[in-house]
Amino acid sequence: MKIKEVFAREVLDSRGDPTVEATVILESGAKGVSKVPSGASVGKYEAHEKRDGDKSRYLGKGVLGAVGAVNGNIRESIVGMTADQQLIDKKLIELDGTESKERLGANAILAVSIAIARASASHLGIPLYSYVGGCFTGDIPSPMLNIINGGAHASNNLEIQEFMIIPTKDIPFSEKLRKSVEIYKTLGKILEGDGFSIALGDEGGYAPYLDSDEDALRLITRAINEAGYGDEFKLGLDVAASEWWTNGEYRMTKSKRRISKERMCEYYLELADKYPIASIEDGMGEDDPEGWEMMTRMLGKSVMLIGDDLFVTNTKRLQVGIRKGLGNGVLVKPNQIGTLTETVELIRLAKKNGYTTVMSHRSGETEDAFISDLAVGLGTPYIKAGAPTRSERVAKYNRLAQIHNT
Ligand code: 2PG
Ligand code: MG
Repeated sequence: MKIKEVFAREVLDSRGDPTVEATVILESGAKGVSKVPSGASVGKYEAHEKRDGDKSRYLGKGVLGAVGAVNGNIRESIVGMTADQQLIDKKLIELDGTESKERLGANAILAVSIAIARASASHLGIPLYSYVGGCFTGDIPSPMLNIINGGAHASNNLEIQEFMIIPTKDIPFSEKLRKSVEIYKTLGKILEGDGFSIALGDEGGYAPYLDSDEDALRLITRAINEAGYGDEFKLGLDVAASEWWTNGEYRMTKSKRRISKERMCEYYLELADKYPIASIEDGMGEDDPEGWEMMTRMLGKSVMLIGDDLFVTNTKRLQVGIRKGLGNGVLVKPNQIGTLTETVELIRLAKKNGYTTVMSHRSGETEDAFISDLAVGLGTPYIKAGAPTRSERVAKYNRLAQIHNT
């Protein structure tokens, strides 16, 4: 089936920043639309997100250049081609011609890549997850819900970016979600009762000022217990430690407290000793392989150590990590790499080497729930999509619920 039309426009994400929406129409009339997300704690090695930098529009954040790349170069090159995912993705990569997709922009390329997938699934009359996974489509992943926000996602004093709850009992997805919502609501009541703010951060989690980051863990554990699910949930952190990495040591962004990598490891060991911590993401920075190696040695047997900024959904970087023994899991964010094909390759590589995969949203999101289909299609055991509130987060969980009930 050939591609008949491709076009893009500038739309807004959940933070009110512009992003790219692309539409692909096939000769059969089948149509696919996609909107790409955007990060706040962006890894240094991520593919390039093309922004205009024109301060007279959206404070420099406009994406007319990326939109123009779709409506110009990309359109000219792929209209008339067969909508073969791998072929088109390869074409887009070649057309860009740079390592980090800085010419056309990973935001332009990914929007088209995903719109191709949607249009093709629609043409074939199959669900998007089946298009991605075929007969190897996996189970519904377990959600990791970020119910307290800190770091770059909130204007409070918490240094750690994300405090997540992870249902661990083998129950249907809808039950995992229901119990998670009940914990989230219980936490809200506890915070309010104790006089804390229940304002929300970028990913829909509460963003209170607390005495310490550990207090967030204490409050969440209390909420889990008060909701009655003491033995069914574990905790996950996204430290986003690349944000702290300054001149060879860690300097917390808000308190400016300095910590060595050794102390970071001890801190995690202490926390894991006191709280049921199952997962730590970006516990060390993207430029600190030594710290990652140390942390993996000390915690890797009992805790999932997920590389986000470290691997940036890039097979080359994951390959190095596997060789050096860095972490034991990888976060999967399609917009860190820029095409669906490369994202699938990353997941394959991770699985082949026994690395856990966690599908992930970005802090700047839209109602596009593509990652839910991708997670199911490729069978990632986990997905993190924020708190169970705010439509751009809930869209992902609702799509999983839909898939679960088909
Ligand atoms: C992360 C993400 C998503 P951002 O660090 O894992 O939670 O945040 O999109 O800001 O990079
Ligand atoms: Mg992260």
